[in-house]
Amino acid sequence: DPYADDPIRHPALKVNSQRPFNAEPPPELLTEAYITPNPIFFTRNHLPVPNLDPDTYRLHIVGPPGRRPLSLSLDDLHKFPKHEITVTLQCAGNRRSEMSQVKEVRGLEWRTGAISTARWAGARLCDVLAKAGHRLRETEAHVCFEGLDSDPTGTAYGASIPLARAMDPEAEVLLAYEMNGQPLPRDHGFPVRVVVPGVVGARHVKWLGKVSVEPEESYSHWQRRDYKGFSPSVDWDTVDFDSSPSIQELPVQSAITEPKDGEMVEAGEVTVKGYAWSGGGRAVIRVDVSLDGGLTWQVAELDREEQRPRKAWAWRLWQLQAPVPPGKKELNIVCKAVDDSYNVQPDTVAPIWNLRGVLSNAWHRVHVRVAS
Ligand code: MTE
Ligand code: MO
Repeated sequence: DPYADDPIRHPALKVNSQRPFNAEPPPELLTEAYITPNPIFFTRNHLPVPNLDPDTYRLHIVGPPGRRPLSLSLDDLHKFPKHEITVTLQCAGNRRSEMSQVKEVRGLEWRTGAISTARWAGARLCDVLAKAGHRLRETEAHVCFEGLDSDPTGTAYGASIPLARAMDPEAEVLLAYEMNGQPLPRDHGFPVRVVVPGVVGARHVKWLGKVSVEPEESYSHWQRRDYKGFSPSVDWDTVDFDSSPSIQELPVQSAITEPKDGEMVEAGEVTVKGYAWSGGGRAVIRVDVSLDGGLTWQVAELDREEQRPRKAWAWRLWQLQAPVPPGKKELNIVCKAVDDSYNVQPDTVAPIWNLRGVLSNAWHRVHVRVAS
């Protein structure tokens, strides 16, 4: 059993698949704190978790033609300036279960919890690439990452991002060795993972073994044959993966974490809580909440965490306390977020349905009954 050596996990996690391990925190724990505690941070593994020895670990950075590759130990990586940032990581499949209610999709049935936020610390990728001799001269180039997790045929997890993002100090792409002040937990990439702020989780390669600069995107299955969006008209007989770009920056997203669907709430006043986030460093500027299915709206209160312009990498938690309209027996609670480019979420999921069930960001809806 290649999974026999996987780490022990927190019992509060809702498990979507045991081998490989995929799990999300329950909604009420997800937004209990701005920073997600490591043990309940959502986990998305495609393969068994490798057991890597930090003393013999080496990260290979392939140099430009004519230069020798760098082979960095964990100590070497610690010698680069340490950079620490708060970044929200979201899987492209977050909220897929709502998409599969419209029509069958292929993928794990994530609910609203395939998203979490941590303080990540490590070396900036731009510093490490510069040390290896790379310059930003080829704007069409890509930085390819390879994990040290692999399937029985020896194929490793892999993904890539454009070189322009990797070399941009303002993009703050990290080779992270710390998560919330601790060494990375095994499930989250020990000893080193990539963190690409504002970009889909699939590019944040864990258990990083190799970095190279290539004229083309990574040839990995997960870059080329997965994590792409399509028209609702495309099915598995007609899909042409080469016709869509790989997902990088994610669209604006929000979800309600309290109350939960089907719950009974007290008459009088209701408290609605949730998260909102947008890709590409776009800040969430507003969250609208409706108690009547979208007929009337109220503006939620956002947390006061810092949002840097164009570098708003982390989510905002929000809440709304509102009177329950007298006589109401049920509430159809809805939320939708707006980012600083005034991007909004689509109102329903059917028009954005796609065969892989990615990019599911329609208005989130929760139905509750009111106690009488
Ligand atoms: N990196 C490796 N090496 N192997 C993987 O299976 N999964 C990716 C990404 N990096 C993956 C990986 C996907 S799809 C996501 S959403 C994130 O890791 C999840 O990161 P997390 O498990 O730390 O939440
Ligand atoms: Mo993912």
